[in-house]
Amino acid sequence: MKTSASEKGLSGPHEIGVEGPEAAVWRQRQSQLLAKSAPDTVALVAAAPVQRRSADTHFPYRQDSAFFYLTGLREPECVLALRRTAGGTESALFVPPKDALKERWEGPMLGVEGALATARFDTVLPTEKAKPFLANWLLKAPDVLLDLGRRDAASDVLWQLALQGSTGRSGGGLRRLSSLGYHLGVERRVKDDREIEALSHSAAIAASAQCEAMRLGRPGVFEHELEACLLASYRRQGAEGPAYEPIVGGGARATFLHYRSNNQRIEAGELVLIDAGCEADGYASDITRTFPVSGRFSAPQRDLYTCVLAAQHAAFAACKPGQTLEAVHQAAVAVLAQGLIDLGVLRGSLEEVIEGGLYRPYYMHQTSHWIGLDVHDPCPYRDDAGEAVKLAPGMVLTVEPGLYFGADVESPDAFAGIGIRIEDDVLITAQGSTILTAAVPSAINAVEALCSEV
Ligand SMILES: [Mn+2]
Repeated sequence: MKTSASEKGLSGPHEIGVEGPEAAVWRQRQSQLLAKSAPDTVALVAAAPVQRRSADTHFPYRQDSAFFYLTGLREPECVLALRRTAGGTESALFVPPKDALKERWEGPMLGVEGALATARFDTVLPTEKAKPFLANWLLKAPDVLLDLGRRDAASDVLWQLALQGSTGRSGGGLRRLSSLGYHLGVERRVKDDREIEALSHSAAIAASAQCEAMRLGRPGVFEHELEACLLASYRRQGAEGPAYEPIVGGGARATFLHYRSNNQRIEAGELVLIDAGCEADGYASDITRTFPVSGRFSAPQRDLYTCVLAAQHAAFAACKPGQTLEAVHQAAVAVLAQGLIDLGVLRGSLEEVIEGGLYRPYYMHQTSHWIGLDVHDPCPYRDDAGEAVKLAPGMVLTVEPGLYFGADVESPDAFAGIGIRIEDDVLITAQGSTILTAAVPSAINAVEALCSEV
């Protein structure tokens, strides 16, 4: 059957590994990647490998972000090759040929015909043709863009291809290898309308799941019950799954930034920190809320929460075109530092606390990261001149201040073991910004009301 996947839209047939409506979107991205490159420059991008979990079981397949960004395909074992030409960019996709036995067990494969039908590539060939076909392209290539950080069988093949012939006597001479991730990261930094739609969808699903989990909060609840609620909610709403392992930390476990055991009972009076997000239409969301499992903040919990929330609001105000992530961070730090002084945790002037980094034992991470196909979207934070990137419409970042009173820091007894983080996903717009995850309450009264609901 030769159904054009391009007619089926976003909710299209994942089983044959094709997503997205328009061929033009993918062709534009392919061409944009090499737009500033010298003629004959080649980019090679492998699909993610299938990862063995144990014996003959495998981890859920997750497509490589760069490959997905350029093709919209979830099919494993493919290779995309792009070449800069005088008139634009030429593309070739290499796909595993259809295999009746494999399809009997695992379902339909994309195959050469299926890939051609997407109209996203100039040439589509079976994988075995990659080497001879690319030899010709690579001979003339002055530069090859590769994922320099990847080490697996598929990327090893690409390394070998790229290095082959790159000697003084091959006729082509030595060539340069460049970071595909860097070049693509620059492109991925500003999201197009289609990506913003996907990020908003992902944010809406994660926000709804987060509210469900907050409603489940009650003394004696186990962290894994809240995690299960999140995961079930993501899948029920049609997301692919979590964008990363959810962090559900009750009590002092909230002070571990990437706590993942999620297996303890949460006792009356404790706070619980949930940092979780899903992947939907390929795009990530990332939300953190910290709430009282009993439904009411204690006075010290409330004092710290109020400070973190104020820091987040100050950081939101800095989220607008022309600002930098550093400015967003400093806006949060100023409020947190003043709060630590006012609450008697730190002594000294605001300037001393900030300049001397005295706040760092309590706030040891950055306020923001890019978010997109990856939860920590790997886009550069500096431009080619080394200057901090200025925020522009279409960029999407998290804003996630926190305060942590782990066992290793000095603090008034009332604060010991408290960890608080509040995190939202923010889209920069021409006017300023939009909070994509605002459907999860963060104001104290609204949080208390939500987690008291049964
Ligand atoms: Mn985050």
